[in-house]
Amino acid sequence: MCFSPELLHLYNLKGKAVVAVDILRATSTMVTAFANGATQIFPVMELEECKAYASHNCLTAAEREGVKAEGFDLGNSPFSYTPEVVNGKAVAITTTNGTRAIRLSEQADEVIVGAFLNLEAVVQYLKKLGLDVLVVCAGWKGNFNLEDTLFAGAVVDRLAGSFELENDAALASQHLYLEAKSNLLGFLRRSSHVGRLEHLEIHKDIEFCLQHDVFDVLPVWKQDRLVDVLAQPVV
Ligand code: 3SL
Repeated sequence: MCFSPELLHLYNLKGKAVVAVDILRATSTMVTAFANGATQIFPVMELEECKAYASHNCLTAAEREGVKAEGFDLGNSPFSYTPEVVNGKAVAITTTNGTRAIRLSEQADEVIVGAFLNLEAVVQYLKKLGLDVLVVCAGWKGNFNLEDTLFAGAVVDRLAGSFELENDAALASQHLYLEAKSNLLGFLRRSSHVGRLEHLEIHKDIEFCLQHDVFDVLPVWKQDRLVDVLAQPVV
């Protein structure tokens, strides 16, 4: 596992499946958007780049410092991505850390977007793929964060028996997850990003994003966008 996109230079992504994660909230929001019918998602790093997608018939979404950026259709709350808003639509999104983690992982053989919400779908896909796995935590502005690390630990835990661990970061994340899993919210209470979001009064998003296995959705990077590879084709 990789604690932050800033540490990606330490890893060779060739031959690997990357699981990019930003539990609070970018990847949880993307998973929710697909579950509610979004057709494809363009994760981009810059605000201007994102805005340009408006002329390509996309909804545009942007978050900076936890807040919806001005001039965009949506922010980064999973509750904004209702079926009424996203069903049948493409979405372009930029967030402070999450979209960066995805785009900086592009060189991997597979890039999968993970969250607790689609944990089991991610794990089953990784078992089928059989590639070495690297969980890339979005962190916060290059720093370690607890919630993404707990997700990495959950992946390690569910893959135990099928994969071998290659680094101590993976082992540490599994230990943390096992310690925390009976009360994730309590465990995260003093974490920095929960503090930031609570300051913004975004309590319900935090609880929502910590739920396990809610959606059978699997966003995978294909060329320049994410698609849900489990989505049923519309007939
Ligand atoms: O950093 C990010 O990518 C965001 O997910 C942060 S926030 O949860 O929208 O504040």
